[in-house]
Amino acid sequence: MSATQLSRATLPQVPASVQKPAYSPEASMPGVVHLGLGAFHRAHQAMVFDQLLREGDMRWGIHGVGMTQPGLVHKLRAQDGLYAVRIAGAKGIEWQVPGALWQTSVLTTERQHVLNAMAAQSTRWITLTVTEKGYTSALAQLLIDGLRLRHAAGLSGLTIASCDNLQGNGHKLKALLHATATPADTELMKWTDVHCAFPCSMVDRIVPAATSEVADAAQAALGLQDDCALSTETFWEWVIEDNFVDPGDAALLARCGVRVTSQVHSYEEAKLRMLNGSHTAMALIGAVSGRAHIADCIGAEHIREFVHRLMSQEVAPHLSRTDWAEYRDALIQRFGNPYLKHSVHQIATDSSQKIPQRWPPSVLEQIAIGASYEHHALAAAVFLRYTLGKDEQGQAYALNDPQADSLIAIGSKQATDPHGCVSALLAREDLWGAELVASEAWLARVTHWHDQVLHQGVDATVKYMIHQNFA
Ligand code: CS2
Repeated sequence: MSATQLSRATLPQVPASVQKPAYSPEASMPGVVHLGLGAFHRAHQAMVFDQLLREGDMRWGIHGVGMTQPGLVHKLRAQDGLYAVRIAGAKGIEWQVPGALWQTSVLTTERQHVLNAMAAQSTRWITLTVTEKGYTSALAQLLIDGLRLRHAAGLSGLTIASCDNLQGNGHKLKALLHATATPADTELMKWTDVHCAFPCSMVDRIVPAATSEVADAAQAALGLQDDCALSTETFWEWVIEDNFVDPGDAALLARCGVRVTSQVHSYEEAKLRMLNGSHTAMALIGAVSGRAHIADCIGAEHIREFVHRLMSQEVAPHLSRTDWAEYRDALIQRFGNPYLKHSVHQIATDSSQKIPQRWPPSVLEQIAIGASYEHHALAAAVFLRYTLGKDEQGQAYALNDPQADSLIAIGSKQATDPHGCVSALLAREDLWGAELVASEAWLARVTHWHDQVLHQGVDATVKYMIHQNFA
């Protein structure tokens, strides 16, 4: 029997042990349009904005736009934008219901609603988590069309904050708008340059995709059915460039724990190479060896040691973030959080779009100082093994990647022509960049590790590497 569903009407039934919004959106309009209403946004920024709303600043309600997931938007609408978040850390778990999601749209069927939201007088910010592959001319056109309406209505400009895992994300987004604009948009782009701000930002919180286990736990905690419940960790970080249309936003965000700085670059760099770089390596190792979750990978001593060395020996020497040792140790703790159930296949999704930001910069910097990059070479070899589409127990899995077809075509001949496969994969400039594609030494080391992986399996290869003690 299905229980009563979470909604504004049933919110009073939620027990007092669960933090819930005392404010209601009735008299206010959203101030933020968010593109990409996935799990991450709902358990990260939406909770920062919820804090501002709880303090009585009603300008931070969200109009959330589902880019590709109409099903999720419909479920959220059925719950008036409410959902529970389980927050798990060393001190135990707590539940919270953020109330910042006030309106929703589905981009594919409600594009005009999205444009109207961007051009609403109350709107002050646009935030984006559209994933690495979302930075297309279609995205830029959407923003240009929204800004055109705003400009024509004589309204103020917007702070447009990209929050995706891309180095210099604000600059990239602004450049994409300029590259997509036509001569007819010249006036509009001049206005955009003067009146809009594109801060770079680094966002961090591990938020696995929703599962039925979390929905069941939410029902037990809330006494209500919640089809949109999420699970996350206590840790969160948001570092944003001090570049806002309304300069007053800096102090407001800082009060909520957001780091507002001119130095976003060093945080982005450390996060992409340490956290995300290790994530991708572990996800591929886990997928090939048949482990389900990141916690299972970090729980295996040899994989934990591999990740520790990858970060310490090959990533850290080039970071401008000086507290990297604490950062690394905290990451290893976070990866082991038993509540997160972070699927390796979720992280392996879109690896072709993620690897370029996560691995090559460290490899190139190691090459430049004549240092070793064996851990990255092994990770690249495991990526090739991953493209076979089945794990070492023979269990098949799907490659969810815009480049899946071309990767499968490259990887399918691994048994008969392994060296040809490594050469074909490493010739891909879209993955590695021109400089690494030209490196014979990199090719030789990836070939070496790929041979090991095929002959001994991933676990034995990682153990062998640890034993060899490359430094
Ligand atoms: C992960 C990230 O799926 C992935 O590619 O590496 O989503 C990661 O969990 C977040 O960036 C953590 O902030």
